[in-house]
Amino acid sequence: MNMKNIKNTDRQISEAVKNEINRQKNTLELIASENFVSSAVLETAGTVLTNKYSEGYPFKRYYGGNQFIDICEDLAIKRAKKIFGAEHANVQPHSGSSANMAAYFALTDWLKKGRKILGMRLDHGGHLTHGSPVNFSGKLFEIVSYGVDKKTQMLDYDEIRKIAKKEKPAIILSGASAYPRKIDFKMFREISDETCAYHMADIAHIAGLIVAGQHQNAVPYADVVTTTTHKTLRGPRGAIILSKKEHAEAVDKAIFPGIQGGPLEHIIAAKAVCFKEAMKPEFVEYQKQIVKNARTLAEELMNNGLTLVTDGTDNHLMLVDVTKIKLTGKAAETILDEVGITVNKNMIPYDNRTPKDPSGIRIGTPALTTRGMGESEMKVIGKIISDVLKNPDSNGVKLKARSTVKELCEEFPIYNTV
Ligand code: DSN
Repeated sequence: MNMKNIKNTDRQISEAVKNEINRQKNTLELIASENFVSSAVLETAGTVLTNKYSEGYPFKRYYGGNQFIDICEDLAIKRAKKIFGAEHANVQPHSGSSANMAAYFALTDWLKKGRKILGMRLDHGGHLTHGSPVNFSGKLFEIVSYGVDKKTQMLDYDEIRKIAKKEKPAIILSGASAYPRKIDFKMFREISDETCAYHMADIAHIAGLIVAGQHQNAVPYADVVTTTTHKTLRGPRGAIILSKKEHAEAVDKAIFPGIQGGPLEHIIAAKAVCFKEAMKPEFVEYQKQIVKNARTLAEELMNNGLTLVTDGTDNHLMLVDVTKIKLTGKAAETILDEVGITVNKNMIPYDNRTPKDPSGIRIGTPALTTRGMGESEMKVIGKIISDVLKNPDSNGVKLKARSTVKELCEEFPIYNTV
């Protein structure tokens, strides 16, 4: 990456970026929601498209000079529709939060009626925007929640149906940020139909798996689907909204002029590049490998005595209950950080600890799979994680772990040119 101009203009920022490049190169990234974009996506995100105002939508803009921007956004829309099999796509949301906000506004006549949303509890694996009281969703909407079953730690569709029948929400929201098992979107559709609710799906974590046929697609079963583009989908940081034709106008209006102004066209062009990459057969292989890697890592952790929520995983992530080895999530995150392994502390279902220092850590395989690592590397990494967590005071164990992390990072480089 050519950093000459940044260095000449702003040494402090160039220094921080250089250090971040080295951090990404020299550590094992196991945060389930992160990934490494391709060089093509990275380049596109850094283009002069950032200079352009293009409020409105392709071929219907409020500014002149958008003939080339229109080509990019139109390609992003067409490709998003194609890879997900959707009737309509809006590629302008700056983030998953704005996509969710716009989707709620599109589906509810929120000032007068129908403000009730049934979503998954944050501490059971849902997302902040699915109704947390500290988030806009919890402040502007009436929220009712479902969780997972105490015994199985999995979604209990009979219970969700029961809550939906009692509460009669305007929207039933499916999708999660920390749920290691498959989600039955078809079942959510059935429950929504039985209770006259809209079904909205937030597929941010599993979008890549869905495109590659490794998870049931939510699009046929939901009125509106939101997803970020930077997780398993491996695109730039941002989001999109997919919907049935009947909601297209409401969705578009909710994004612009509803909650956003000028779209980030350099990012939208990078989304288009990501969607093109997602059409390739290699992308399917990549997603299959993410799942195989997660399964192998989960098995290795369990074989080494760690306890996983639901005893395993069907997707790209797993949750480890570290209280069973007398640690807290915060301590586990810090200890792994010390040896160059990056994860995040996370609440686990029925946690009696707090979000700032919960009982679990969340681990995911998309980023390391992008680096080219496979099942044999997952076994090595599973062993290091277990050893380090079970021996948090052993400098010898940490020293050995750090050296293995270094070897793996050297063998599987990111961006060979940086
Ligand atoms: N913060 C993201 C995650 O880590 O899952 C969700 O937006």
